Amino acid sequence: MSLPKKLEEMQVEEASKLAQNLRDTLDRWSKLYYTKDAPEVEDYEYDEKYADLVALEEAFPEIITQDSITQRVGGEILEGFTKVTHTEPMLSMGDVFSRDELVEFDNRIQKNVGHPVDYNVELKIDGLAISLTYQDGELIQGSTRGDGNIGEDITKNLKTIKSVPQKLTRPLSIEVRGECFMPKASFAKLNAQQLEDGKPVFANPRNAAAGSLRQLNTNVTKKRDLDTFIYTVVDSNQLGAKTQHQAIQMMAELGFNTNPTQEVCANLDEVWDYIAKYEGQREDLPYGIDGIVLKVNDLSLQQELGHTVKIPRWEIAYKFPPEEAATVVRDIEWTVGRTGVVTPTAVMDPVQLAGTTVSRATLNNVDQLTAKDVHIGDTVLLHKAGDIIPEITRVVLEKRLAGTSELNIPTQCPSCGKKLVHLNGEVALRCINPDCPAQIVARLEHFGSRNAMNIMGLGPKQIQQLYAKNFIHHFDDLYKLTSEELSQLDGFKEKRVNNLLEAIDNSRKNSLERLINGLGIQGVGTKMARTLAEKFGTMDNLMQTTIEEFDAVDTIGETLANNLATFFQSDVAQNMIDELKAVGVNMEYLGVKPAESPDGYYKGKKVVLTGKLEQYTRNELKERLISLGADVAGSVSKKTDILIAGADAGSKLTKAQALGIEILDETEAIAKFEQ
Ligand code: 1X8
Repeated sequence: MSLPKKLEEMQVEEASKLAQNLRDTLDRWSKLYYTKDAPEVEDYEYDEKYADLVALEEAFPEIITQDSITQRVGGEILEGFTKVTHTEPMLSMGDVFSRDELVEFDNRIQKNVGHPVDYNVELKIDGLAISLTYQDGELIQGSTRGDGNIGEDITKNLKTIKSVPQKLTRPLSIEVRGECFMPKASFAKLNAQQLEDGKPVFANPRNAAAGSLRQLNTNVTKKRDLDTFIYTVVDSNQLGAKTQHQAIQMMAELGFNTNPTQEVCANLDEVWDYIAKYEGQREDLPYGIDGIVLKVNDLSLQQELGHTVKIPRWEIAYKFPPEEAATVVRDIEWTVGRTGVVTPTAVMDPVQLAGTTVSRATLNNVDQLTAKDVHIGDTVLLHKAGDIIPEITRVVLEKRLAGTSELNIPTQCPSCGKKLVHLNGEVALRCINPDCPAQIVARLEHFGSRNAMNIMGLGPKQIQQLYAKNFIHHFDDLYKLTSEELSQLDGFKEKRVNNLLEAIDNSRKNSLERLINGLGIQGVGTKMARTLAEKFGTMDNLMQTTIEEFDAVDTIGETLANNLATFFQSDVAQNMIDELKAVGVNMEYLGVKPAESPDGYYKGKKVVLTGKLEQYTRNELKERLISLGADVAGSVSKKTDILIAGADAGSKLTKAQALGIEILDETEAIAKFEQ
């Protein structure tokens, strides 16, 4: 509670004024949250003010206004989308933060129904609520929650998401609800790409999901890796389910992606165990959760309990405590990346944050640094965006010491000293000097890295030393290194020198996709490099491909097509490739094209890998399967044909079992190579 004085000491006029202030603030925050996908404050600050308002209104019921946020269902609606009136309002949920409050909830339920009840306990996914309507088994409409009564029609956008079934396994007419979210890994990848492209980064996976889903341009949504979990059926009679637990299982059978962690708990002790278990695993889950949801399992009891104006009486969210920590900024480092983007990193006193020690946080770009107004010596609050990347939430201004000053934004490259620029309005500050040492080193590092030319023993340290000694500059220089030069590296005796020479030599024989990735073309990562190698076969072909031909490839958009053609036809690229040819680097795709792969067990099958493998690394097995004509995907859906499950497999295995998908262990999977 952050009210200026105790409620008992307050007069009604004062309470009324405070409440109106809180309403104005909450309205503003809520609007930003729902319509701009850009929250101004942390959830807990919002929750705290909301709780203050509720307390005031409870103590002085006469001050409640009809338009108070406590009396309304939710956010606002964005212009640009067709509006959808929900058949049943999409209510929000009550939330609690302690075990005591859970006990209160449980007591209330028991009092209402007259006996103890089972709860179905589920994870609370940090995403956006969606509603999906099916007619005779076909998806006819998808919408956002909007203000709870009226949402936005985002059918087209939702249809681009792999886990949203277009057709159910039975021709039912039903409406279901769930959460749309961006997995943590996809969020990290998206932000890396945004940075690379000089575009603003998303603050967390939920904002990224919202920004990706509420796109008037569906093509953008399609490129973002969104996923869904469905957890509610609006009219449970349609399914014939008796319990919430059963309803979720039945929805999985219909083809929906459902979260496999649901458990039925007979009492609060069991609920508390569930909470402890998932609070502990929170970091390791591939998606963000912000709590758990407790639902009366028996659907007829849910009906009986009903709901208040705003929230159902039969469910409650238990929210995890916010993971934030305070520390002091000691320095700001400026680093130049492979593409010349200059990013500030705050160096701070080490602090424990959500399970790890953190001492550095990227500020992503100059705009963010200026907006957050970080001074050296400031106390700052840190959180983990998407539970992974440490990020400065804000400066604690009350703790700012006199004498600190605003940071100097560099105007010159910290590596080469050339003038920094903003390319056509980008927020990113760039060094555009192609001979900038920091960029050259970063490009060479990328060239030799695991997913590119995979030269073992050639790490950033070695690259930096070899560059400093003037032994390497262009990619082909790597292939001209002598044992004499390599023996000058720190810690390199004969054995390491020979190993590195051999690794470099072997990399000449790599298939084309590794080289394409290594060149570091804007917008081309591991997956796109493979696509290009498969489709075009040789480097010579790529160098003769036109924008239109690139554009004709399914997964290549207009901008990338343009980038690719410009790159491959540039003098710089032509020289680089000629030089690499001259030192004997392979320029051809050596993998088997899917269409030409031998007719075997895996040909044309959709395969997913999970769990720990012993005989192969994940990547090796993936490569092998692709060469046998399999399509290797990241997540299990009803389209999956085979799940290869190693040791300690988790949710993917449970889901595959629920969907009746063929499951092979590693040995069985290998035995099928020859079939
Ligand atoms: C919101 C959410 C619910 C669930 C999971 N994640 C959420 N964000 C669930 O029920 N498993 S329910 C809900 C709501 O009713 N507002």
